Order: sequence, then structure tokens, then C-alpha cells
Amino acid sequence: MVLAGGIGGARFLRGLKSAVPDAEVTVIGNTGDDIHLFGLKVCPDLDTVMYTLGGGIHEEQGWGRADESFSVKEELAAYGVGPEWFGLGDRDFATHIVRTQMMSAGYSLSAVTEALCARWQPGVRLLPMTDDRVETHVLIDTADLDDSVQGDGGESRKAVHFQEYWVRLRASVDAHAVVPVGAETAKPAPGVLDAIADADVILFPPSNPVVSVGTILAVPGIREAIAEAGVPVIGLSPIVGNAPVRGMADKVLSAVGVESTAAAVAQHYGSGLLDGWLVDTVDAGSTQDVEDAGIRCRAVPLMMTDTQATATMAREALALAEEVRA
Ligand code: FO1
Repeated sequence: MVLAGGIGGARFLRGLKSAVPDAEVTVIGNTGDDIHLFGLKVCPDLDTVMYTLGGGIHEEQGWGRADESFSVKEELAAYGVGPEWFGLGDRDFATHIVRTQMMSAGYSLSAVTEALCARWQPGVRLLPMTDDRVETHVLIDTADLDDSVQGDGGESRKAVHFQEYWVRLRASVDAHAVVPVGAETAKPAPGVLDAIADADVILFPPSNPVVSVGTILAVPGIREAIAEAGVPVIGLSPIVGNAPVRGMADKVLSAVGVESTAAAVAQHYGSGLLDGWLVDTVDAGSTQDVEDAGIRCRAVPLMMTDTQATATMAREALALAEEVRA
């Protein structure tokens, strides 16, 4: 079982599938990044996993569809309808239309995700963390914004949707808090707690520990179920050499008071949750700190440069799982 955010989680899963092609893999996907745009429900992380494993992803970008065009977005812009900062392509739009249509007809997000996956055949069972609406918001200082993105004026702090923080602002201003709005009353989606209870091993890919894995763990019952599953829980550090491998994880880590180091992220999850942690070889010096925190730790190459390198990482994670199980 794997908890996954977007690009990092999806690429890790591709390596895992390559390493153990016959394994039954259930993925719990983050839905805190979801956003409603143009009356449509967009689920970036679920779609990134689905497209990546289903062969439809834009490889260089890591999100959205390959061979994409943007006629709909351009036509909307011609009507003055935005946001112009979020790149929804024509092919991608079809996914959001199908999802929204099914949800308007009364289907749950998990039922819709299953229907979308019937087309993409990702080779994993992809479950949203919850069928309830959860939206990650980021608290920022309006004084930090330049004029082009100023708020209405007056207020000094405001909460923006995670996508606005990530894509529009490029995480260029400090995040003072990250709040998964709605998580506290959300219920795990059908199948999520059973998948955790039935798992042989639980993996945290090198996804963002705050806005990806952290949001999944914020759904009441999920963290507890993982801690009590009685199987090895192994994570891979998204921080290599004190910087995020990709993305801007350091920005949101500081919002929750966690240093951008591989050891600090392991301690943030804690030994109550994690049994094992992989750090990159450049961070080999920090393995003792992690072990001192009660988490078995190994240093191995953690750059997901291609599927083969990622498959090797997945094998290392599974080997560490066997080591802690023994
Ligand atoms: N990321 C960007 O940097 N710019 C975009 O315009 C953008 C659009 C987008 C549309 C659909 C989708 O599924 C993902 C998209 N992403 C875009 C990626 C996304 O914002 C984030 O990387 C994830 O939410 C973080 O996991």
C-alpha cells in the first residue's frame, strides 16, 4: 500500500510497478490539492497518478496530458474568464467534465475514480483518501505579494487555495500555516481502512510530507490505522542534501516548523508511524540521527532519474521493510 501525492508519488509508483510487477498495489491518493474551476472538479494528484501509470502523462512536465492543446483555455480567456494561471488543457478538460458529470449524477469521488481508471488501467487500485471535500489552504502575508497579485487590500494575512500558492505564486512567499480545510470532519473513502489493515507493507514515497502525505494522514482514522496496522511502514526522503528533490517542499515544511533535512522529515513523521526511512547517499551522515529517533535508516541513491533507478529505490524500500519485519 502506498500513500501518494502527485508527481513524486506517481513516478515512485512507476518504479515500484517495475520492481514488483505482480504485486497488488493499492494507492491512497491525496485530494487536498483538488480545486473547482469553471464549474469542474479537478483532482490533480489522482489524475497525475492515473495518467503517469496509464501512459498518458506529459513526461517532462510531470502533470497534465501528453500531446496537449489549450483551445478551451484560450477561448475562456477571450471571454475574460480565468484563472489564466492554471494550465488546463483540452484533453485534460475531458477528464474533469466526466468526473463532474458523474458526481452531479450522485456518484462518489471513489466511484468516479474507479470509472476513470477503467480507461487508463494504471495497474494499481487507486483510492482517493476521502469522498468528502477537503481543500488545502495556505496562510500568507498580503504584504509579501507584489501588486499584480494583491488582495482586496486591508487584510494582512489571507488564506489562498494550495494551487494558487503553488502555481500562481510559485511558493515565492512564506507560508505561515497550511490547513487542510474540511479534513477534520472527513471520513476515509470506502476501502481505505481495509486496504491499510490488509497491507503487507506501507510505503510513503518521496512525496511532499506536508501537503501530500500530511494531508492524507490528516483524515481522521488514517494515521491511526497505519500506526496500528502491524506491518512495516517505510518512507523515502523527498529531501536530498537539504533541498527538495523537486517542487518547493521546503516552503511548506517551514510552515509546520520542520527543517528541510532528511532526518527532520523522518522525525516529523515519527517512530510512532515510521519503522524505516531511506535517505539519499549524500545524506548518509544523518542516518544515525534517524536511528536515534527509533527509525531504522539506510542511505541509498534516491534520485528518480528514470524508471530503472526508481525501481531500485522501491526494491531498497521493500528490503528495508523485510529487515524491520525480521
Ligand atoms: N502545475 C503547474 O505548475 N502549473 C499549472 O498550470 C498546473 C496545472 C495543472 C492542471 C491539472 C493538473 O492535474 C495538475 C496541474 N499542475 C500544474 C500540477 C499541480 O498544480 C501540482 O503539481 C500538484 O497539485 C502538486 O501535487
